[in-house]
Amino acid sequence: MPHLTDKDKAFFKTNGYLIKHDLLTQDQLETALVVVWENLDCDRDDPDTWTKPGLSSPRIASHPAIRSTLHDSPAFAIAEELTGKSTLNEGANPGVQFRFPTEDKTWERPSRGHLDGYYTPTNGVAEGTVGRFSVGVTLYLNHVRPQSGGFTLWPGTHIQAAEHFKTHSLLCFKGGNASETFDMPDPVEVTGPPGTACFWHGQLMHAGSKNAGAEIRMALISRLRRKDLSDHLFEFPDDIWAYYDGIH
Ligand SMILES: O=C(O)CCC(=O)C(=O)O
Repeated sequence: MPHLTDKDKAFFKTNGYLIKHDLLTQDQLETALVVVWENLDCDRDDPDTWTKPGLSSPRIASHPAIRSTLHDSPAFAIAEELTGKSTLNEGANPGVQFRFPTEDKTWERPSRGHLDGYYTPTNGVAEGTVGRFSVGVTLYLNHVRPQSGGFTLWPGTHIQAAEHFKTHSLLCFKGGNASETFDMPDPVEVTGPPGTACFWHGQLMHAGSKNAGAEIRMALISRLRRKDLSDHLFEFPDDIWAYYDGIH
């Protein structure tokens, strides 16, 4: 039984993202949270400790409880409803991405976003290369309220990216910063209870936002690649959905 309707797919096609709620069972959620808190230098029961992380993004992506949020929930299957059944690399693990509450509680939207996969001095992408993927999945482990560090995206920029790369090198945006080149619409801040997931096109402009809330913003972000990616790594076909078998 599919998780996505034609309307969902049409929304993804136009906007480059789709939000779904309640993807984790209570048990999956609590099991993942136990692992998360065990690996954070903060006390789960003492909010005063939530602003001073030891390691802000613990390396627990391959832990079974964390991996399970992607592979034993509907998340991976939903991504494959976009790209086509059995098309995505099953080895992907979700990266842990936290945003800690700031002391200054004035909030404003992030002024610029980025495309993923570009070298920066700290992100592990090799200089002179660009990583590509088909679908990103940002999954919340706790309730992310407005102005509290929500994953933020610029709808429709995936279409601008596809057009741009037909005539420009993939390497043309330093650090993935295309904000001055693209026509940037108002951004959308993704909010919702634990188990909320945002599925986003791999070339959608996005950013993290300031966390002016009281809790740590706990997200797991997966970047899912097609198994045949190396066959069309540098292709930008006229049909931008050529490698999304589920949404032709
Ligand atoms: O933490 C976030 O909400 C965004 C993270 C981000 O922009 C990224 O991982 O590329």
